[in-house]
Amino acid sequence: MNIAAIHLRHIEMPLKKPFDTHAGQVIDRELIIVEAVDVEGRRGFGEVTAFSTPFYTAETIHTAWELLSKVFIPTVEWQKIAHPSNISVKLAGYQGNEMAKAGLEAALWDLFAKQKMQSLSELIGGTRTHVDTGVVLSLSDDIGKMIEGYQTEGYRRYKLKVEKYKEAQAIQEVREYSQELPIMIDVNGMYEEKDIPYLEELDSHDLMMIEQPFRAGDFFLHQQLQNTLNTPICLDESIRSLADAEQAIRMESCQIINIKISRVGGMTEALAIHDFTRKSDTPVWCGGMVESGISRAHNIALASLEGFSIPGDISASFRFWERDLIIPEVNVKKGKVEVPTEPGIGFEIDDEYLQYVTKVSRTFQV
Ligand code: OSB
Ligand code: MG
Repeated sequence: MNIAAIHLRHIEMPLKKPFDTHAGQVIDRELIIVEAVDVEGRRGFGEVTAFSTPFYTAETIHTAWELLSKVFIPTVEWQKIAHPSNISVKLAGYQGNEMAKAGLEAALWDLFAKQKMQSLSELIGGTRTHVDTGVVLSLSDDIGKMIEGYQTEGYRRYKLKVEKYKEAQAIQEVREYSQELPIMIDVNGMYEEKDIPYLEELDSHDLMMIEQPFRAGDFFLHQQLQNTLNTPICLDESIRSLADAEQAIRMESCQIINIKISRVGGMTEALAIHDFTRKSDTPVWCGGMVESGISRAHNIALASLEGFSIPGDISASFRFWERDLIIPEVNVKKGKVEVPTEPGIGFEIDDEYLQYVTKVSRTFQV
């Protein structure tokens, strides 16, 4: 790929308002922006979406920075990289740290598509010209007020973060606003085996799905619950690799999978999971990480694949940011986002804003 340099930027972007889950809060979003530059000066962009604290996965922005700069970037034999997937092969010997790996790979996917003069969607075999969108409501959001604001965009799915044992209340609030809105809840693994009878009662709410009822490692409990629950279970934190997806589907631990490029270690693994789920007709959707437009653009390309038949966490830039890192910003119209056809991720980088939000930067000549 004739890569000449890798730039890392540790940035901090202010959220319009804090994003709250039962496990953690995000106020200022720290991210690492990875830029890969080739000998002709083409630029590819990716993003590490780990959080500042390890409330969602064990990685943080700080562990990712350390591993990228001390281990991953020095390990890759850059002159031998002919395709973005080559680096996941090279880094497979290192355990975990999926988000650090994914951010690095993402910069290469954007660059590779630009070198081929193809859109990222086209490069990975996307078939959709538009993708369906969904939006998330955090614990501190005023449900009625937020939905009122989002109605103009026409989101096709509302995902609620919920307080333990209080899902009925939150669901009721949405239903009071509109009977028709498709709702799902994301409980981020806060329940235990003793809660199975309680979770079974949630069947009465006609939810699209329940995301991640139990802790990440527990395929058995998810299987037990899915066995008696009519509502589909969707797994998020549990799925860190193709092998996890295979296990979940073969054990019938879920009926739906949330694919996040960052959580599974990169686009290459995300594509492999997508291809595997096609064989069992398991629907998938693209999960979000309260991320900048750079990841959002990668997510749009991924969601343009055939298997992404459920609206994901793909919302407008304006959902989280007053100003985003990409030009134009992502807009949602009639519940859809257009898949860009320009080379790579298909958005320009707002270099002025990127520079403004950068705290620390480092360049690696490779
Ligand atoms: O479980 O998907 C999650 C945000 C922080 C931590 C975990 C999760 C989330 C989201 C974000 O749901 C959704 C989005 O970015 O649109
Ligand atoms: Mg989730």
